[in-house]
Amino acid sequence: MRIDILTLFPKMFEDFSSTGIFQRAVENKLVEFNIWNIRDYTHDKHHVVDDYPYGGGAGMVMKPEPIFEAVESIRQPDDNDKKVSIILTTPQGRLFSQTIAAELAEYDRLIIICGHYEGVDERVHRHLATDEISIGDYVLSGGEPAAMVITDAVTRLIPGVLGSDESAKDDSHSAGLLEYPQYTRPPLFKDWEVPEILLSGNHGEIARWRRRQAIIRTAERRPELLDKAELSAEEIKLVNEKGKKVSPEE
Ligand code: 6GU
Repeated sequence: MRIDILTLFPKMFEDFSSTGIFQRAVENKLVEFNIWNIRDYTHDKHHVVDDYPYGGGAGMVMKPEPIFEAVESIRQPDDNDKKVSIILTTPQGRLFSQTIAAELAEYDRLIIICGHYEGVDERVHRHLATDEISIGDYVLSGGEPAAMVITDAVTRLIPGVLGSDESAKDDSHSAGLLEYPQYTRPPLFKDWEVPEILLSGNHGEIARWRRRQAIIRTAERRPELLDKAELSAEEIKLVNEKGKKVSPEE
């Protein structure tokens, strides 16, 4: 997959792209990552990227020309044969989720435009972006953190990026449930023991315990997620028994 980020603050991506799983994915050529400074696509002396809103009002609006030109300049001749998404980060976009991350992981190219100021000229929304994404119902000063969130969540779903294909499977949200509690050594820390079943070596029992814990935890913390989870009749009974007031480690 090739990911291109268009931003006014390219430096924000330096550590992101040179750290951890993402860096390894780039080194292993599973992801190609490019950062472009929108300011480099201006032609005036002062490299102006924003202007006052028509009709008045507070704040500035990102001008369309540099953004269109930046996207045009990174288009490739073979893009028409590929699955390409041009994503605008905006609080007005569809709400990002694990499902959308999985959808985007199927693309050949993601071009992510980081919005700023009071907004981006509507012609970018209408005539350039093919998708608009928000990462939650709160206000960020710019789309850069959102672009990192999207890039991270999508990249780890690309086959081969994680150490083993297993490691994404049990993650919170991947089955519509929160993840079960995890423990590592020591078996006794201060007064707190690791649940005995995890030390038993009985993989069938451990799998059942984990599934049960994931359901209890989801019922307690994010009951609305259970509407979409696939539960057996017995598991539905468990949810009904537990209601919302359960101890997650019962
Ligand atoms: Cl994608 N951008 C901005 N500026 N604020 C946000 C957001 C995006 N998602 C949530 N808040």
